[in-house]
Amino acid sequence: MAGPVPVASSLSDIYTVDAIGTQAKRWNNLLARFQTIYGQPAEFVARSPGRVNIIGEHIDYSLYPVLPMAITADSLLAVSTNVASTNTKEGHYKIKIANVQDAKFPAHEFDIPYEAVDIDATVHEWTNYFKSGLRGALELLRKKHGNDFEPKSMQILMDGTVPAGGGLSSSAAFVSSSALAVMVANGEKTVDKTELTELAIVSERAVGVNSGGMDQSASVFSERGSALFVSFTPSLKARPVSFPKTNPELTFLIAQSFVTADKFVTGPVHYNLRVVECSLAAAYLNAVLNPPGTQLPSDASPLSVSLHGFHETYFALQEHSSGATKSKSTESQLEELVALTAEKLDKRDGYTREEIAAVLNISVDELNKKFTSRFPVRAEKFKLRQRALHVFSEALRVLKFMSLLEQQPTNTDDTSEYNAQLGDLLNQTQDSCRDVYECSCKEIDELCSIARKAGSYGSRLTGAGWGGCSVHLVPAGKVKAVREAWEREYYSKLDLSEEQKEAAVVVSKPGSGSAVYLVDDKPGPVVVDDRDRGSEVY
Ligand code: NG1
Repeated sequence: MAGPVPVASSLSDIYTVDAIGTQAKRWNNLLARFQTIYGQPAEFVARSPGRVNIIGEHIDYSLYPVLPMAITADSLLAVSTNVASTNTKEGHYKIKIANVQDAKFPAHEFDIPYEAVDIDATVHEWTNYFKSGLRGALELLRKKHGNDFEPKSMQILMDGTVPAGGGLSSSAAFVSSSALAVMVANGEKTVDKTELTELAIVSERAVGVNSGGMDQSASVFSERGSALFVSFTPSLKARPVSFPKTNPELTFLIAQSFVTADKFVTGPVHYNLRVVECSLAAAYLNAVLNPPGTQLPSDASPLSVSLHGFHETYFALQEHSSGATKSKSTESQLEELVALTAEKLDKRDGYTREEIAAVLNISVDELNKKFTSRFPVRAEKFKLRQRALHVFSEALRVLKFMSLLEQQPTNTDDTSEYNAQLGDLLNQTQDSCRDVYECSCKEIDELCSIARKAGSYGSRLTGAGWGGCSVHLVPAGKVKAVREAWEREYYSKLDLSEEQKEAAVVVSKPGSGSAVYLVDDKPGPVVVDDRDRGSEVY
């Protein structure tokens, strides 16, 4: 899986057959608009997709493995580096950036000093996502080529089809494709997938969200036809996972709630607060369960201490003191942690800063500096019990889901029971997200219960939640019934535009990850290589 980001020679390398027609039109439109806006052709297109998460919600930033897959919707950046330097300030390079949806996302021109990319995370501005990819990529380029490295000017036209705030990770698609575009524009012939993912994770944190690493990994590493098992320790790794053949066949449906969840705006009470609560829970459990003075390892999680770090430290110390020769399985460790959390973190209404600081043996000021100064959070009490219970039990569900996928169903004529076991784990995730992690909302709950009644094996929110999208594991024969039930009981009650109605529900096929398409060696319309009928240019 590791290795360079692929250079696609045709759209058939990127999209599934059913998507090619629409995508070829869209790409040709992008390239034609580029020519009109900048008066010259684009040199290349950098592409990164959105993702849907199958299982493993809100555990990536606690460094537990997750199972997402890329979707067809993506972020495309058409780029040329042929920019006249006449009116660029001395010691600066120029970035001209426009969007095909120019009314919603106005064009900008920036003169950026060689040494630093300034991002104002307090302003919600679409180009911040490009700038954060730019900043991350330039840091990497400087590490490779030295501090005197002079970035190239770029003119860019962006086309994004991942709905913003829809839980399908539009931001990671945009940041990853931006970082990729900057690397290629600055002459990198190959871009390493792991390096790109790691820089996109860190870059995205510059836009005001303490994000985990799932979205960027899914966006960069995914392979067509497979889900992706992403693990974060001891280092970032991703491997493709295929679903066994089942009967009835399984389909993933993604359904929009049309409740927009803006992580940037609600971060202090939702996403960023959860990140803080999980790190505080790790520190608290460490203080009450490990020997006095035990320090948690500083890791790659947003606040450098994680529940996974506590998990590893706790069992390493246990094994050491008992002289055990054989480690417990991760499953049994997680079960034990669920029980220990329920016992040791017994305050259901949450813990105040003073209560936590006293247990950690630090002052409230120190606590604030370490845990809540990076991104502001608003809370009187922190629900450490509920957050840790969700994380440990969700990490366990991911392992159970993976072991089902690896086992394959026993009775291949009728795998209903096997399908139901997979679905049941998704339903448990939804229950935990709704009741324990408190990241669902009534609209998502409604979409899930309508789908289950109409035949879905498992239904849950996907992504950060508090709105956005839901994912459903549906037998192929029930897709129509589920769609109709949603229309009747949910969508018909909303005031939706034609465009929204069309985008409300999609059948999701696992798509491929980041790619670069070089335009300058293939003038004319984008190449689509129709493998059944030989090569063809649209
Ligand atoms: P969304 O907001 O759906 O892209 C967010 C995080 C993920 C992960 C999920 C919850 C970012 C960019 N993404 O996804 O890392 O934590 O929530 O599982 O912050």
